[in-house]
Amino acid sequence: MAFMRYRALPQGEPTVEEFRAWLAQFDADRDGRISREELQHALRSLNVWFAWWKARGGVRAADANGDGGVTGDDEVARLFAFAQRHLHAKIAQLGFY
Ligand SMILES: [Ca+2]
Repeated sequence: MAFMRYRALPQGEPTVEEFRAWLAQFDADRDGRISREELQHALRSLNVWFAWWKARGGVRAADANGDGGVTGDDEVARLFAFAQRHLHAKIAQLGFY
């Protein structure tokens, strides 16, 4: 099963650093940028419904410089805020909060 390959989010309330470390494993081509497709894999690993649609929303919310992906500390922080707003129930289910 695909999601078994990935490290889960840590227990307890995550920091943006923990979120960044978790997210980095989905940077499949190691270009330092999380594309919409890579974010979709990340969401699928959490068994998030409508992963394609949520990945598109997440990149839109986070992509401050308009390059179509999530790059750098600022954009990761924006994506983290998006995840807290829109994926809270799913994250809580994993013992995130
Ligand atoms: Ca990438």
